[in-house]
Amino acid sequence: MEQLNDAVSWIRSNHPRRIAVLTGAGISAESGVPTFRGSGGLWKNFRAEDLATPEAFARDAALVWEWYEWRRSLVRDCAPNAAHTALARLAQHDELEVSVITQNVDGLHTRAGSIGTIELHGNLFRVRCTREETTQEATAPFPSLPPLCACGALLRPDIVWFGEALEPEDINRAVELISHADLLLIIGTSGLVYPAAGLMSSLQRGISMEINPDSTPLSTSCDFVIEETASRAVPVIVDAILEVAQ
Ligand code: BV8
Repeated sequence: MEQLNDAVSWIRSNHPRRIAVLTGAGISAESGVPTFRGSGGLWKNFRAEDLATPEAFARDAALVWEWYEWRRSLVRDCAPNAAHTALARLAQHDELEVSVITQNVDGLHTRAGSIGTIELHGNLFRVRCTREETTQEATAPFPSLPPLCACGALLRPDIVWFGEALEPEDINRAVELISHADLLLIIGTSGLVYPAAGLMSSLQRGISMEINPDSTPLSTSCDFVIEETASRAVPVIVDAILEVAQ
């Protein structure tokens, strides 16, 4: 708790206005969404590295879709938690510039009310035609798997798989926002997956605060390491920022 108090003291003394937030699966853990590498088991005993790849999809699209449809059904029933809603509340303050950059594909930041979230790895509820490359929202369960586009080609999840490049404009925008931030909050990520994990090196003038019950490879580079869960620490940090925002 002491690290959290130190972080709050820094905020009260420095009145951060440009806030960049980088989140990972840990911020959704308390919403019931399993993390990738945590003790909560991954996803139906499959490792993301084995199924979230273009090779796996080329080899067995039906299996990959069965896995994603299972994840979609699970996430559909999950709700944003206090951490997601606190970040959405923060962004509503006129004097603050708040940017949420997430590795998560669960859409919970948007459902909590955050606007303009950068979803670096895509979204479980959007699909892409493997022939036309067009994307479309797809929130309801598919009647049959694997789903097909009206053109007859396979649809795939509009998600960045391992070995696939992230959208350059997403990465460039995230670098831009973090480089100008007064404060970077790094919430619920193991800091293992690149290029997302490398984003904190874009911080130039601001202070970094990690919120994670466990230490990660990013911890030693963070100015404040808050070993707390997201739903406990994020509302406290948000309240402190709002308290001194004028
Ligand atoms: C690319 C979508 C190049 C899929 C995902 C060797 C070294 C370095 C890099 C590589 C390497 N070998 C390969 C690579 C590259 C690879 C990579 O980084 N691999 C890792 C595993 C080593 N990266 C890629 O392949 C990327 N692409 O490099 O392309 C390229 C360039 C040009 C042209 C072609 C290719 C693409 C990466 C994106 C992969 N897709 N997701 C899907 O979800 O189905 S990544 C996947 O991992 C998720 O998005 C997830 O968000 C992400 C990172 O995991 P975390 O979010 O951090 O989650 P994790 O479970 O790991 O950690 C949770 C944390 O929360 C823990 O620390 C825990 O303590 C904490 N926590 C738990 N409870 C709470 C909590 N915190 C707070 N509160 C709580 N209550």
